[in-house]
Amino acid sequence: MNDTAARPHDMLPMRLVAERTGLSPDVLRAWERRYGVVHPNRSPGGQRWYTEADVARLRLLARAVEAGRNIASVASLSSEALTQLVRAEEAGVLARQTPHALAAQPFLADALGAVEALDGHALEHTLRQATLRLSMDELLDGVVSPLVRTTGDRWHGGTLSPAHEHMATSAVRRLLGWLTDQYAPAPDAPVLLVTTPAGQWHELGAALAAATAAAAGWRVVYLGPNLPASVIADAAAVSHARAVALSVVFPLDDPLMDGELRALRGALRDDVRIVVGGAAVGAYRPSLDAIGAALVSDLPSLRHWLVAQTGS
Ligand code: B12
Repeated sequence: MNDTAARPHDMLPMRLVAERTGLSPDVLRAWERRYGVVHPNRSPGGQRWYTEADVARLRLLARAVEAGRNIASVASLSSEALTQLVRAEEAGVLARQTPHALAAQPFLADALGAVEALDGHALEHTLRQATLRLSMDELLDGVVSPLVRTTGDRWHGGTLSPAHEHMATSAVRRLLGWLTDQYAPAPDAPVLLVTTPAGQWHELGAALAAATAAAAGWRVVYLGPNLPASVIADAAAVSHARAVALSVVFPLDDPLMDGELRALRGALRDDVRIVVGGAAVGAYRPSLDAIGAALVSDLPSLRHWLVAQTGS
């Protein structure tokens, strides 16, 4: 009997389930035998056939275990209870990794839940509430940054779709733009030009840096991503920028980057500082060191760096 030919289109074989849940066939069999976590149908030849609902449940169980729960303690929970537990556990894990954990945690959990449910309205509402109730540090370090990173990592891991990632990115992009515009800088505030170098299309790091600088009292000129050195240098001259902030995230091996960075340094006035952050900083370290850029690993460090530039 050919099981593949006989398999109804809404049933999935174990091989695909293993791929989509990240659980090996051995683990799938063991969890079923010991805890009855799902009850797959059987093909005429005895192969397991799973439903989409089985896969969703297995994913939730895998995430609960990854967040530190013992399979025996969660195996009998309903899928609804599991969803609640996984959201709370994951937000807790993420929040513990950030310095502004406690106050931010419920907002982060709600925001992740809204992304998962593809509920743009709930996401906007949660982010607005977080903006009203939290300090800028708590909001950016405790909610926005971990939200973006987790959504991106789950999208990359295949447990969220590009639609989820796009919805989260758009909401965060709008929030950061709005936040940056809320601060009215003093007339003599120093100017920070914020952008990303040519070839760097990820802009949320730059937008986070822009909001951070605006909150720190700087006048921010935000140019969006992917600009050649000559354009950045011209804009810095026109806006009398005290410093240029660049975000580098991906790719990590652009052979043109070294030339771009050197061209920028050469075209800027000598007293205009360059500050650089983002996940790809390490990859471009030799070039960044060569142009004397200040390397800043996170937003709290950017705050310190900005204060050090003005002495206040
Ligand atoms: C949103 C997003 C996208 C969006 C970008 C939209 C936009 N307008 O920006 C879209 C969908 C277009 C996209 C496309 C791609 N993406 Co993408 N994307 C992301 C995501 C979810 C967020 C990216 C981001 O802005 N990060 C910036 C901040 C939030 O993170 P960070 O770098 O860690 O920054 C922190 C600090 O370093 C600091 N910081 C950052 N910048 C700066 C700057 C200064 C001055 C300072 C002081 C501090 C600072 O602030 C942050 C605070 O926590 C990430 C997930 C992730 N883990 O980051 C993936 C991610 C960056 N993308 C990835 C990939 C692979 C891609 C694609 C190749 C996917 C594809 N197959 O098409 C393309 C490439 C596009 C391109 N041409 O470059 C990978 C990169 C892996 C790698 N490093 O090798 C990631 C990490 C996802 C993953 N887990 O694999 N992406």
